[in-house]
Formats: sequence, structure tokens, C-alpha cells
Amino acid sequence: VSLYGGVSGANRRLVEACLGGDRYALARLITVVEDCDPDAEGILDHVFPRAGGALRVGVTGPPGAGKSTLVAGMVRGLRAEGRRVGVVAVDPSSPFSRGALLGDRIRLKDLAGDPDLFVRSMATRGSLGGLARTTREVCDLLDAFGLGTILVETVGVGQSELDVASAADSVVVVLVPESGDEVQAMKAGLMEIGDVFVVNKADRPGADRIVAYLREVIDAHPARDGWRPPVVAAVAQEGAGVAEALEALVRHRAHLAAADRLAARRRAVVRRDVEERVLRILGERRFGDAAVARRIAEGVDRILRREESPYRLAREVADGIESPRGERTEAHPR
Ligand SMILES: Nc1nc2c(ncn2[C@@H]2O[C@H](COP(=O)(O)OP(=O)(O)OP(=O)(O)O)[C@@H](O)[C@H]2O)c(=O)[nH]1
Ligand SMILES: [Mg+2]
Repeated sequence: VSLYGGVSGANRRLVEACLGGDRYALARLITVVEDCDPDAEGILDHVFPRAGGALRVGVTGPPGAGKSTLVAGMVRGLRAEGRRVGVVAVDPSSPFSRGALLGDRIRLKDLAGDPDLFVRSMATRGSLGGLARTTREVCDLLDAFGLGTILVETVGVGQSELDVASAADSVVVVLVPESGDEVQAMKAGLMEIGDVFVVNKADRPGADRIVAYLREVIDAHPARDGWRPPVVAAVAQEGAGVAEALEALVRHRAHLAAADRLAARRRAVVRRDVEERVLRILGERRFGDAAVARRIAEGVDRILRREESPYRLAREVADGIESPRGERTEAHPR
């Protein structure tokens, strides 16, 4: 099946222009994807073979830790090496922020007009799961466009934000000297996703202490894939530690390149992505079915009267979908 077959002529022209290097076409396509336009799937399907070459770096950490300042510094470093860079700022807390505030929020003002830098911000619409998915789709567009390094900034270190970051090949966790309690509370989650730790605002007291504490925590955890995350102290505002952070990323990249680790890492993400999409497609089909919708609506009333539990209703609806004519097979084999 050609998903591209149904894509409108206007959107096809955008795709051709984008793949030919037109950044305005890229921006328009991102909007199409963000808006869940019916053409989005076909467009993404078409550009997919052209993507995959870019290194994707997630940058996450608590609000105000200096992620954007660090990202801006990294962008300057990468641009100085002649690399083409994409930046995606994902803000799970804001329902709308597209374009306008961006240069400011991302602290890349002085780089505006650079044709080899593309910056985009994305805000929450609907669930964070949806945001994570759209982020990956947008990264595919940037990747197909030919940006060799994509930096994805996400605010927060709650579990769901970690999901956004975990779709990247390398994840930088940015903390500050005051993050001790956060590290304590989120130890396992941080160790699971952090490939490089940056203690920013090292111009403030307590930086040495948290650097030492992080190293302790890292050493106490089994190395993931044989990698012990380096801890870099930084004063991003003054550009200090930025080169070290980039260097740590280069080393992590080399580590991933060896022994097929990159593929292994991407395999897990891709599998989950496909599973989520299958569920979504099935869900759209099922919940669009009038009989199923009616059954759920009636069940909800019973649940509110405590005559039925949501657990039982969900099971019954699912079983009913699997064998619609009441020819019920054994409910839960195995
Ligand atoms: N003292 C100090 N301040 C810094 C440093 N780096 C950044 N800042 C300041 O910290 C504030 C937040 O910086 P951002 O880069 O916007 O932080 P962020 O993590 O991107 O913030 P959100 O995206 O809003 O979560 C700004 O006022 C920066 O100027 C640093 O190394 N030392
Ligand atoms: Mg920011």
C-alpha cells in the first residue's frame, strides 16, 4: 500500500521542496504533522527512508536549569565545526507556543538567519504520549531534511518527560547545585536515561558536592551497556563546560557505534512506537464503531452506580470485540 498515494498535490510539492532543501517547506510540513493532518502519515512514510542518519540528542532537566543556554552553547560549538543542526524544544507545560517566542526562549537569537540551523518549538496538545510521538515524527522530518545533529530540549524530569528524552540516541540530564533532593528522589529514573550529566550553574555554591554525589550514585549503579555516564560541571551562561559536554556526547556516540549498540537502542524505541501505533489505529476503528461506543456508554452509567467495575467492563468490551457474535471463546487463554 502506498500511503503517499492519498497525499494532496500541495503537500507533495512541499515534500519535494523540503527534500530539496527548502526550509520553509520543512516548517510547513512540521505544522501538517503537528496538526495530525490526514496527510501526515503518508508524508512521514514517504520521507522515512531518507531519515535515520542524524544523531539525536535529548536534553532534559528541571525548569530553569539552563537547558536552553546549554543547547545554545552546543549549537554554537556544532556550527563552528560546520555541522547542520536542528533544535526541537518540547514544552509539556504550555498548550501553545509555536514559532513566535521561540528565538528568545531557546536563547539562539544571535544565530537567527543561519541557514544551517533550524529551530522549532512544540507544545502540549493532548497527551504527553502524543507529544513524544509527534516529537519523533518531527525529528524524522528534520533528519530527512539533512540536519546531522538534532537536539531535543524537554523540560522536567518527571517520568513522562523522561519518555520524550528516551527516544533520543544520547540523553543529557541537566541539573543544578540545588538538585540534590531531585537526584535522591529520581535516582533510578535518572540512571536509566542519563548518558551525560551536566551540573550547570556551577558558579553557585554546592556544585562540587552534587557532582561528587552524582558520581557516587552512578558508580553504585550497574553500568548500562558498559557506559558510565560522565558528569560535567558547567557555567553555560559563560560557555564553560559546553565543549566538555559536547566531547562527552562524541564519546557516547562512539560507544554506541561499537558493538551495534545504537541499533539495539533504537530497536526498543521502534518496537514500542509500532505497538503504540497499532493500538491507536485499532482504538480509532473500534471506538468509531457505534455498538462498541454504546456498550461503553451504558457501562459507564453502571460504573457510576457501582453496579459494574471499570475493570470488568473493559474486559467484557475487549472480549466482545474479539468475538463479536457472542461465540465467546475462552475469555483468557493461558
Ligand atoms: N548563574 C547561572 N545562571 C545561568 C547559567 N546558565 C543559565 N543561567 C540562567 O538561568 C536561567 C534559565 O536558563 P534557561 O537556559 O532558560 O533554562 P532552561 O532549563 O532552558 O529553562 P526552561 O526551558 O524554562 O525549563 C536564565 O536566566 C539563564 O541566564 C549558569 O551557568 N549560571
Ligand atoms: Mg528552555
